[in-house]
Amino acid sequence: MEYNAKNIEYKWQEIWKKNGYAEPKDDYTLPKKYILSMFPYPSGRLHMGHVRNYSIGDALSRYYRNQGFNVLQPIGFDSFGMPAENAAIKHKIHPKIWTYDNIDYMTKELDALGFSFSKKRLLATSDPLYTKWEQEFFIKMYEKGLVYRKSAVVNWCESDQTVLANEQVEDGKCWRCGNEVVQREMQGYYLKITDYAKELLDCLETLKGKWPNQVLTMQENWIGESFGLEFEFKFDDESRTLLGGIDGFKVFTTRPDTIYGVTYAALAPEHAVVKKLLEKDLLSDEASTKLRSILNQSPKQRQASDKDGVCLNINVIHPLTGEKIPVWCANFVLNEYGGGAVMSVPAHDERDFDFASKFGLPIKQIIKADSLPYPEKNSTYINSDLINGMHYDEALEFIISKFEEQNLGKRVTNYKLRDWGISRQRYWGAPIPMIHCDKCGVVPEKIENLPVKLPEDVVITGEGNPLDTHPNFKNCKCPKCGGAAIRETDTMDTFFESSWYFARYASDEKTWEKVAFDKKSVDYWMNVDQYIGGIEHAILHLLYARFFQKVLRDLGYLHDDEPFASLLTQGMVLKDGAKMSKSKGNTVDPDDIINRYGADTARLFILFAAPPQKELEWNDSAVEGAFKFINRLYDRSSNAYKTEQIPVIDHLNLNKDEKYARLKVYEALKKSSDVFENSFTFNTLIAACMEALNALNAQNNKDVWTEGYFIILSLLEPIIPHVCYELSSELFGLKNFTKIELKNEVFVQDNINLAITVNGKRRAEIEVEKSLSKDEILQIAKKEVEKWILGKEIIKEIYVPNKLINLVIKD
Ligand code: ANZ
Ligand code: ZN
Repeated sequence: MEYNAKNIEYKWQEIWKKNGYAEPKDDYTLPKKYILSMFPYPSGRLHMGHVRNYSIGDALSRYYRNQGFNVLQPIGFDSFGMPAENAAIKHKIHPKIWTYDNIDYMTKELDALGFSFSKKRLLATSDPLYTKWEQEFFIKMYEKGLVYRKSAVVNWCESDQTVLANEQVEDGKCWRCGNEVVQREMQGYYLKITDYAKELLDCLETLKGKWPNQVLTMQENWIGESFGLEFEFKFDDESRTLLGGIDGFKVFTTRPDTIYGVTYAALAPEHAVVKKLLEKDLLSDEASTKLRSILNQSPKQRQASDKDGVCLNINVIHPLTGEKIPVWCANFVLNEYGGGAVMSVPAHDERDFDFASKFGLPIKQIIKADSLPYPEKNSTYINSDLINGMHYDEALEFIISKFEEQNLGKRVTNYKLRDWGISRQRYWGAPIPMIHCDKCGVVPEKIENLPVKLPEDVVITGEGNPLDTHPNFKNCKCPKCGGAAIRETDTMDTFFESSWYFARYASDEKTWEKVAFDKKSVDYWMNVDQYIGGIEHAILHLLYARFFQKVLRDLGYLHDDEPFASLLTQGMVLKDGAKMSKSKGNTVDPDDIINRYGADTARLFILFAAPPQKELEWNDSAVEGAFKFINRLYDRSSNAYKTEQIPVIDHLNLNKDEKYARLKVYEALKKSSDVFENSFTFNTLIAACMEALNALNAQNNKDVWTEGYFIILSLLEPIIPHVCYELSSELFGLKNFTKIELKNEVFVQDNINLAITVNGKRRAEIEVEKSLSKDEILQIAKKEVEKWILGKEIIKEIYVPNKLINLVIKD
């Protein structure tokens, strides 16, 4: 029989579908594994990155099922988002239809790859049943003070009439129409992720060893904790009068020990004091023109340009020396951090140094150094009053205490992490369940009215949000006073949906209509034992998901502190050295590989070509090689015999080649637990199986063949399930794979070599089994040197274990 991937694969996919192979069991007394791959965006077709991601997840899921675990491996679609609207504009098709067509197609592709996803729990985040619960979370978070509304500066495209995410701004232009992007202040809803900054940071500790260090470091930096001093710079009388009574402004510094080196203060362009000066027209024309052009740049653009700014012609008083300090506005000061103002120490801070050099501001050195602006922490303070002569730690503590004692400032911990703005002026998203009433202000929709559904009768033109002009959607009743009110027309950032989908899967689908999560199944399945996905999600998605887990815990829905116990970030799939992508035109369509070679070949190639964490370079001849190996494996089935009973083998009676073959088979088996549970180096397991197959082929014992073949099929099943199921059911009547125990005797190095001497003269060497008794060994030895001892009297037999036997004879 020839290997026919198509027939075999289709046959087994149908069997698995019928017998519910991939469905989790409701028996919550079983040991469980929750294996989760990041869900796809329904863009239209699967790409190789998906295939890689899901091949890894499926291998783990199948392995754990074989080990007797109750496994949940769900799948769904992250189905809200911009691309559906873009497709709607381009192809004149409703985003919903486009999305659900794609979901259908991609679900078929996933099936054709033999991935054992639970279908009972298939979800699409655009389903109103999903929206309903996230709107409930939103309202509960609002009631708890975790959602608030504020006005902030955002990227705005005038021609598309929409806010753009930072990622959607390319070289200061809109990614879709190429129009210049401007900064605009807009109202939006924000999630208070900053309330959880400390816990998000502290819990990273518990993930050490289970998450890639790189991801932990990126999250740590993103949260960006720093300790320092916060104090207020007070204006001098003249400036205070000018500003109409503003007293001063707060600054944050991580280097209070450099306080005597301050020669100016710098404000962010959006700072309230700067705004006031602009409003009151207190700046020169030149200064205000420059300021406005800086204001039009995004903070990202400003960081990338040269240091720039304007003198504000106002002064503050140095809190310790009483000196007058000029105040500037600088493009590198972020409004959203540490009060949006800094004390500038140009002698010892690079940015301050560049700025001061450009504008000829004084530079006052207060730490000994060979060159400015880099201070050495162990160096000596100069020009610093009482801290001259102190060590760094001592100086830091001295200044902070001094500020605290005199009530001038306080010790603070600051975080880089910003609150998460979730308002999008888009149609294809979950409506924000809020209502604006002239009388009552902003009011949440009543829980019993959820979900707030998207109207379907809209035309997507790409200009503005169609919800804004949809009368039935927009006009509503105030839930509080019953008066006429306006519904919020912004929809939620799609990261909102991907922040809790893992917990939804963990909830029994029979309860999905009634509750967000049913406690019993969520308590059993959560948290995710192994999460698998791309490194590109190292910060945003993984941070938001961790935040949601904690919020949902505090709202009483979930109990774990962390959503993902273990994380595997898979490397990119490359071709010709570059990431496979449509725009580069270097993609390989998974469908083509399946049609040509079959799903097993695609899976084998992907898991064999590189360890999952590393980049994978596409290689046509290696795909061919994977296909050939499966053919060889298939052909070799004729060397094994049909049996329902795996042969029991008397290892000691095997010859060298047979023993070696068994050793290779069991070495592969031994390796498998580490590969699936720890290292994920599937490539080494596949190599071990190939070696074992070769060793089996180099011997003729049918029992050894049959046992070895049985084990190899079990080991490869998680990787190439179709062919392994086909062969195992054919030969061994196997319905399901189960755990195979190691046999220790196979690993015992069981032969020893002994030299035999007669009256001290070396006469022979023998190889014997270690397990033999001294008498048995002596018997073999005597036979070996028979011609030297024949007819002689042996007066002494000396046996040095593992070394030699000396026979002393009378001659
Ligand atoms: C004086 C000083 C002297 C500073 C020195 C540094 C070195 P991290 O670690 O990021 O927290 N800073 C404070 N608020 C800022 C803002 N809104 N935009 C830009 N820079 C800001 O850094 C805190 C340091 O960054 C603070 O300490 C402040 O400069 C600056 F030799 O104060 B430092
Ligand atoms: Zn009202």
